[in-house]
Amino acid sequence: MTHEAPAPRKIILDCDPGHDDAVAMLLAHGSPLIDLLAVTTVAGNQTLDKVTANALAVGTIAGITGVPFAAGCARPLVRDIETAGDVHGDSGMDGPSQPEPNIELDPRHAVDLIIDTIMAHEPGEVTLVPTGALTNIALAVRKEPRIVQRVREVVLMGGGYHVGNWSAVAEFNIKIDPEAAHIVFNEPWPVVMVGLDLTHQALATEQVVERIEQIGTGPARFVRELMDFFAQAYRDNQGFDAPPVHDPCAVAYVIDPNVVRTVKAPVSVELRGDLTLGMTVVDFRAPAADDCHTSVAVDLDHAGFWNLVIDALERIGDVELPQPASR
Ligand SMILES: [Ca+2]
Repeated sequence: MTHEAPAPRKIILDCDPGHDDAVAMLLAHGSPLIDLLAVTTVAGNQTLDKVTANALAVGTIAGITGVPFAAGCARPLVRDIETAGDVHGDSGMDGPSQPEPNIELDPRHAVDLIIDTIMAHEPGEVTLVPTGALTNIALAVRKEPRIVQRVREVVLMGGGYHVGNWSAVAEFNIKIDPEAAHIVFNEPWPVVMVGLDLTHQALATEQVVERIEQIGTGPARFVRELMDFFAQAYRDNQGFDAPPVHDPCAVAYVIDPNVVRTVKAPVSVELRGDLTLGMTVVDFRAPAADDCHTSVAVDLDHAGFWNLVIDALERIGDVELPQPASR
């Protein structure tokens, strides 16, 4: 009997780069078990124009070619825009210098690119990996409800069942657009919530950063510089010794679910509480019903996770950057 490597999983990365979004994109691009179909952006860590410019820069640094990048929603569905300058800086990805991007934006709105990509594939082929606010995904499912039956699963970074980071109990991606999160969690597609309980285990420790440094390539240096800024921001703002690198955990789950253990449980998003707006309320009281379509990430294999990231960076290797445009 021969054991063939599993076919790569086709994903759309919907993101708001963001230091950890950048690492998620590099992991997705470098992993042989991921086929990155599209990158879409949404306002969150910074304004839409900034996170979109950052996404194009990361794509350039990673040497991503032939993958459409599209900009999406510039604000949440209902609420005023909130950004996270304290954590990600004024650019949304402060720290490393950025090259002139050599990727052109797709003219479509991200919502249309998401719909087109899913509908062009067979049912069960495409996995959505949102690592920002869920605005684009919510609008996509409202505009084309047939995507619910076609998407294999939604593996999102957001929420948490014990801790928050944008309030005592709410996580940033969910809190800034709770109505969008409500829509995404309530559609009957499989949803895996990779929340803070999991991502706070994904610390970029000194040993991890040292291993990344030793790779010695441009993309690895870029990650190292991202981590330096991110570490300082997390020390100053949240008292972490090492920064939790949230977003690549969702990609890691798609690559190897053994690295991110999950438990099936119902998830509801609080839309009204004065103190609890945007909280992801997870009901662990009893074993989940058979028709429960949501699960939450609980345990990370820290070494296994970072091995995936480091392996992806090694496979990407060095990337020749375009010369800065002459002015
Ligand atoms: Ca993000």
